[in-house]
Amino acid sequence: MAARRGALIALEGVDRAGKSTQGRRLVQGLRAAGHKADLIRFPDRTTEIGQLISSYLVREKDLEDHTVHLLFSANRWEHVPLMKEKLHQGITIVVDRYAFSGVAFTNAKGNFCLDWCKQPDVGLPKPDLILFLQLSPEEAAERGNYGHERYESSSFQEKVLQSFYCLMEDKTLNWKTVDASQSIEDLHREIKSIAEKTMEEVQNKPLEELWK
Ligand code: Z5A
Ligand code: MG
Repeated sequence: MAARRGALIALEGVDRAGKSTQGRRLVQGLRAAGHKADLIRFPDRTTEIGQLISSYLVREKDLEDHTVHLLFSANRWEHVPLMKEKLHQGITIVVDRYAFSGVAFTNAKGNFCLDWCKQPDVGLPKPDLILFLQLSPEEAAERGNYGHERYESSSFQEKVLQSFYCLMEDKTLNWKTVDASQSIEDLHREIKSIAEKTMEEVQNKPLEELWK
C-alpha cells in the first residue's frame, strides 16, 4: 500500500484577518499533536523572485501589472517540487495565501479577467482545503490601520473581496469560511479540527492539480 500523504491546506481571507497568525498557530498545534506539518508564506520574500515582489510591494520598484502577476505565480511554482516531495512524505503543508490571492488582487485592478488571472497557476498542487478567514472591514480596522504597502486601501480591498467571492463559487474546490472575529485561540481550535478532519479524509487520495 502506498504511503499516506500529507494535506495541502490554504489560508486565504481579507487583510488583517489573521492568516499569518493562524498559519503559524496551526503548524505549531499540528506538530504538538504528533503530525508532520510545515508552513509556507506567499509571497515568500526570501527568494530572488520574492525579493523583487517585496520591492514592488514596499513601493521601491514599479513593475508592470502583467509582470508582477506572473512573478507572484512564479514565486509559487519555485516551491512546487519541494511541496510535492513533502506531501508525498506525509508532511501536511499549510500555505499562508496561495493562487487565490494572486487572482483576487490582480483581478481587483479592473482590466484583468478571472480567466487570464488563473492561467499561470493552472496545474499547481490543488489544496485539499481552503479556509477563508472572514472579517468585516470594521473589525479589521480595530486591528490597526493599513500599512504603507501597495494594495493597502479600503476601496481596493473591497474589490479584492468581491473577486474572492467569485472564486468561492467554484464547487470543485473545498472552500470553508470561518469567522475570523473570534479570539485567536477559539479560531485556532476550529481551524485545527477542520484541518485534522481533512488530513484524515485525503491521506489515501491522489494529490490533484489546481483548475485542471
Ligand atoms: N498578493 C498578491 O497580490 N498576489 C499574490 O499572489 C499573493 C499576495 C500571494 C502581501 O501579502 C501582499 O501581497 C498582500 C496580497 C498581495 N497585499 N495586501 N494587502 P502578505 O501576506 O505578506 O500580507 P500581510 O502583511 O501578511 O498582511 P495580511 O495577510 O493581510 O494579514 P494577516 O496575515 O491576515 O493577519 P495577521 O498578520 O495574522 O494579523 C494582523 C493583526 O491582527 C496582528 O496585529 C494580529 O496580532 C492581529 N490578530 C490576528 N488574529 C486576531 C484575532 N483573532 N483577534 C484579534 N486580533 C488578531
Ligand atoms: Mg499575513
